[in-house]
Amino acid sequence: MKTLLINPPYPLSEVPIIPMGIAYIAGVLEQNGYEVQVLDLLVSRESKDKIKRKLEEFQPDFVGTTCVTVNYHIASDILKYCKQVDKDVVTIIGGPHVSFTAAETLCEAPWIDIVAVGEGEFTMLDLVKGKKFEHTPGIAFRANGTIEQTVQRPLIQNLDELPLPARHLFPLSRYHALDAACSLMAGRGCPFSCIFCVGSRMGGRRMRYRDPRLVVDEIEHCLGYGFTEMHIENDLLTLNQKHLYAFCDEIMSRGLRFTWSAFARVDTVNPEMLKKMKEAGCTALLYGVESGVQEILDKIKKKITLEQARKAVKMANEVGIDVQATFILGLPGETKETLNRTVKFAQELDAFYGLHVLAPFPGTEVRDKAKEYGLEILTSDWTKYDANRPVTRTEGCSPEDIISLLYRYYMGLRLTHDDLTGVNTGQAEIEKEKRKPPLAWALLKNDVIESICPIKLDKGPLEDLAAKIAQLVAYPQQQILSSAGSWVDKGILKYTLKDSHTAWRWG
Ligand code: B12
Ligand code: SF4
Repeated sequence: MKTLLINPPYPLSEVPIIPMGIAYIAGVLEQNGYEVQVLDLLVSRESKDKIKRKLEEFQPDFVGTTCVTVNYHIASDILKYCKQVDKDVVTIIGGPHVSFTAAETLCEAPWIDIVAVGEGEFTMLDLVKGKKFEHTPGIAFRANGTIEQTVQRPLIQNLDELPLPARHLFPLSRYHALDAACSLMAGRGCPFSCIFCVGSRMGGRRMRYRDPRLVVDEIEHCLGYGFTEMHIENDLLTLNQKHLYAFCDEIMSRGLRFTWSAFARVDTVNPEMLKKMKEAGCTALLYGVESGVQEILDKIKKKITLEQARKAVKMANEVGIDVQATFILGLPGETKETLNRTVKFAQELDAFYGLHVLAPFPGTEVRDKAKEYGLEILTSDWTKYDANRPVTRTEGCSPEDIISLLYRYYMGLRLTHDDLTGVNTGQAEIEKEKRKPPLAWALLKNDVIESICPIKLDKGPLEDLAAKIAQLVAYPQQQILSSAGSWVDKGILKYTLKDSHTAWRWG
């Protein structure tokens, strides 16, 4: 049995990262001797031709894709097209969004055969082994015109039994060209119950940790792929000090040199812990502060105080770890006045910060009990659930109030960026902009390199390439030359010379 896993694009306000979900699934399939390939449409042009070619060439039995809420429609459309090309291929979708909308997904998307609910590694393995759908835990599927959901699949108890995520199946050099960090999971689960989050419902309330030695083995593996920065995707890395210290000690005892970042809660850090993390290479922590109003924090069951937030930022600053504090506007109890208090609080924190907007994702308490929380959900058009625009209203806070605040925020951001370097307003967003290498994006998302080759040799391979790209992409030739040169030096971009023509390719 052969499986094709497709990484769908998402709206790119984010720096791309290899999705651990399908990378783990691919790893488990490979470990069990099944053929699997990845088609990555996130860091390349998404085109029907490309999907068709892949299906014809690989002839998979299963095509699977992953999604969060905001790109569900993109992932679904990809499967629709796969089914059009090959009506016999079994289509399957997974991820946090469809795990909570399984029946609805199958009803509205007849081209999707199976929805994977929860963790998918062993679900996919059961399916490729030929297990009957009705005997495969953790799926929903159609049978005789009705929708069946099988028993819940238990969470994987021992994460150390999992193989390495199959990163080698992804186009790594494309990620390198984008300066992407390497994603990694050191554990799964979260014991907290913040009402806007699906964390504990997806990964369970009981934390499952991996052996720190195996995590660091995996990091060494990733460094071997040329990554220099890791992003640890655990919902909450700083909960278990013993595990965290063992992880940091392991990094230091092996003398590894790389930087890393992680998610933390402001009530789980202390100066000694932060110092150790810094010594082990941690350069940034993401704190979900959510609101600058204590009553709102209490209402959303965040179980932190504003004072803890201030202290946690100060502690991290003292050891030299950058903090990115994230806030959510439009939470239950929000009014125009609380919006302003949150922004003021964010500005007074000595941290980079980002403002998001509440999106009541399927599976969250805030969606299930919206009425009780005094929240009106204005749309279930998932394409709008990017957490950057209002899709709800409270009695005291309308979408217009949020939009006008964001408008002021982004205006301020531009002024800050241009004129007031160093003033602490929205720096997280500025950093993100600075980090995004637009030339690489333009080349990758349009498959420019692939489309212009072979190039007739004239002034030299690099010079010819830069000249050709400059005809297609609005960048100065000199800048293209310098970027392409550095990609060649790093081995990300390569060429072969044949019959006075150069053929370029990524990695
Ligand atoms: C990395 C990450 C991202 C990355 C990449 C997403 C990705 N595809 O990996 C980026 C930066 C893009 C991102 C962005 C956002 N994210 Co995010 N992100 C994460 C994070 C931290 C880790 C994801 C991960 O690697 N998990 C580990 C793997 C093993 O789990 P998994 O992805 O769920 O996959 C398993 C199952 O879902 C299932 N499965 C998944 N796919 C498939 C496919 C098949 C075929 C099968 C069989 C099974 C299957 O099996 C997998 C293995 O067990 C999660 C939190 C978390 N701990 O998961 C949030 C999370 C996914 N993000 C979330 C949110 C809300 C967002 C944003 C909206 C946040 C924001 N405010 O901007 C944005 C949306 C993007 C945008 N603006 O366009 C929510 C998702 C809620 C939802 N319903 O969409 C999560 C769950 C955080 C949370 N706790 O609430 N995110
Ligand atoms: S927001 Fe963070 S702490 Fe709260 S439930 Fe989600 S992952 Fe856990």
